[in-house]
Amino acid sequence: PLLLCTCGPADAPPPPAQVPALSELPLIPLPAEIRDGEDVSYYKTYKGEITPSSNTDIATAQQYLSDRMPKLVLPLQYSTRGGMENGGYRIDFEDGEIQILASDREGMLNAVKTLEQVLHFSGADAGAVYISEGSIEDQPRFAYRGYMLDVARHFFNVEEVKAVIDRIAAYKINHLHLHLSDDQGWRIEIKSWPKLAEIGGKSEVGGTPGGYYTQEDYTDIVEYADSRGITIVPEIDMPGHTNAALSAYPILNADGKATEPYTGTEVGFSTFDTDQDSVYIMIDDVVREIGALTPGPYFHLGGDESDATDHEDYVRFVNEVQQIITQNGKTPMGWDEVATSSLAENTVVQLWAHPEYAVKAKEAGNPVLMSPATRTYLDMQYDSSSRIGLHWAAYIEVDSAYLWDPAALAPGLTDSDIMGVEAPLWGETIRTLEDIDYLTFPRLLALAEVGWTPQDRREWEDFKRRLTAHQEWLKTQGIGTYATRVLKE
Ligand code: TNX
Repeated sequence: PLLLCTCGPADAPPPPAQVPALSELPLIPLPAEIRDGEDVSYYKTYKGEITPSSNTDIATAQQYLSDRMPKLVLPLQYSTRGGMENGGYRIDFEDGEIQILASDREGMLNAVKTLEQVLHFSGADAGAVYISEGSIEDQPRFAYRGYMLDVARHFFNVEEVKAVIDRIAAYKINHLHLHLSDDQGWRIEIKSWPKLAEIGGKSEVGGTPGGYYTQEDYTDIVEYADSRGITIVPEIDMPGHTNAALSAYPILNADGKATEPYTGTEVGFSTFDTDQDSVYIMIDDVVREIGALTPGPYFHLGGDESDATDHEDYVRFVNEVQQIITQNGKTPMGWDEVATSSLAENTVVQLWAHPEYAVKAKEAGNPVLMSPATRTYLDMQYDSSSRIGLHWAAYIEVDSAYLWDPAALAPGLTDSDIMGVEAPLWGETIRTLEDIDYLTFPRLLALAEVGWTPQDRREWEDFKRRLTAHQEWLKTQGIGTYATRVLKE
């Protein structure tokens, strides 16, 4: 028990006519189970300092809640209890007490993320509050819920990335995949190959100045993400999508000449020289340096759209790079084409366009991450009137982002073959945080629920009702959300 409150029925004002039941609150993603009690409880909130728990998992959750709701201190009890997997948790609201139960830090954080929504939608921002009694017992459908930010096509600085982290963490996204290199830019300092960032980091789409993260910047992002319950997944895309590296070090190129910086938006024209020893030495250095700064288990090697690489060379290259990543203690991930190689034992195959490669992955016993371009690509326009975005895969309105089942994408794949769902935001048409927000919200809320909530609990009309409430809330937080037509229908 960390905070005790002297409030009670004695000094409680009469309850308002309507206190919504827990199950009526517009929670996103919808918890797996909500039980409504009979009564309502009164909580007096007050300004004050929290005494941090000596349990660091609990302290992280306390800090999260006080950062998010700085004006609010509530009587909360946190306890750890085993047996709650993948970030599962339970919250009991009873007799004027809020009890939080979880097995670990991820569960504690997920609990306070739900609690924040309960408090907000019960009106706690205004002070004292009535909350219906009952309990929420929750765990995710998939352990991995991801968001990808392409910082290579246009660079986003540390503050912008932190703002994105805050926004996505609230919806229980627990992985942030950073697309750190592409034809247009290399965005992370590598001490043993300094020109990658110094030269490769200068450009971006459209010819505006790019930028890169120093290793300290990257660590700052990793630590901030961790405090929000998010694991960073770094990606260095190869052997294609490599013009920025090729412009920095001629030795990586088959003709031994540095390429010109590239600021357009074509794909599929660049490749590392897959016969060159120095290419593999460089990759080993890059994986080792980034890996050492990355506490999470994954290293993403890209592997998509390598149209300028002979297929045989591609397969040999991807096999080799998976070994390099494994030897550096990381788990390889790659876009779905990597399934045409001999997959290493744990390599994660990220489906974006080719269900048949997801089937290959399953047959080889490898996990699949679901990012079908037609449903999850946040850089796709909502409709033909969207002010930014592309539409090569589809127009994706919010209903289309919601109404699909990750287990129905590739023949034979079931939940146990699927590690999770990730929503990629490619960066060709985005320059500002406002642009990120426009394409991300409210669509990400649909995808967050696809990844979290059991399929048979998801219902479009009910989601629409909850989304309407979040749309308002996001607006008051200054997160400009696209005025989706589906909420008016
Ligand atoms: C395809 S999806 C790409 C990216 C582009 C994106 C634009 C994938 C693995 N590669 O290089 O940015 O389309 O939507």
